[in-house]
Amino acid sequence: MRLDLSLYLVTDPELCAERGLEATVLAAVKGGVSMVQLRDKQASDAELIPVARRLKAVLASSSVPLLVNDRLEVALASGADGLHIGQDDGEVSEARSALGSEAMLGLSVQTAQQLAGIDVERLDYLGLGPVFATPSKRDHAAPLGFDGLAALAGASPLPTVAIGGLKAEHAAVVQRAGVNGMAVISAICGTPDPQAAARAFPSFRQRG
Ligand code: TZP
Ligand code: MG
Repeated sequence: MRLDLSLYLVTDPELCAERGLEATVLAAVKGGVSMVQLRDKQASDAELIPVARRLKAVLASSSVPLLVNDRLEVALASGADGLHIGQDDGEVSEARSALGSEAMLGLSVQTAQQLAGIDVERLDYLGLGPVFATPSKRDHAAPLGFDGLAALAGASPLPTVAIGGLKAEHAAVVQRAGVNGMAVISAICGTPDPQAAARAFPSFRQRG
């Protein structure tokens, strides 16, 4: 599957609850989402595996990949297309060995120091953020702002996606920062019409 970071939906169990996770994701994909990440900090692996399998089935008719946040076992057991991990979620080398070379593997990066230490050979992309403070992630790192985002994106040897407090109206300035796409939770999940919310994001030119 192709890595297209342009509009990257990260799910939240509470924000997606009203419509339901699968219906929310399906609507968002119809609206133009290019990647989906299943993120649930509370559920156990055993609870999350069937959820991931159902999401993968929902996405089967599209070319949109499903990644799993943090949980290697869930990614492996569900047939997901990849994994996204943070700085404290284990070794990139272990994740890559377990997932194999075809899977997509992303890493969150918040600082230049972290960027300097990334395992370029084993990663496919970096998540840069938070751009803004956001209630969608507890205990997030200090916000980068657009200048901090541009500094990290400019120094990254890998494709990048910006995250944290981003809305459709930020697309132009985020694109100018040099990233390959925007990742959002609440701008799509927490809205009455996820399809329209996704469609409100202008198409994001992929950096060559
Ligand atoms: N990582 C950094 S910020 C964030 C994550 C998962 C939450 C983004 O959510 P929102 O609602 O798009 O600000
Ligand atoms: Mg994590």
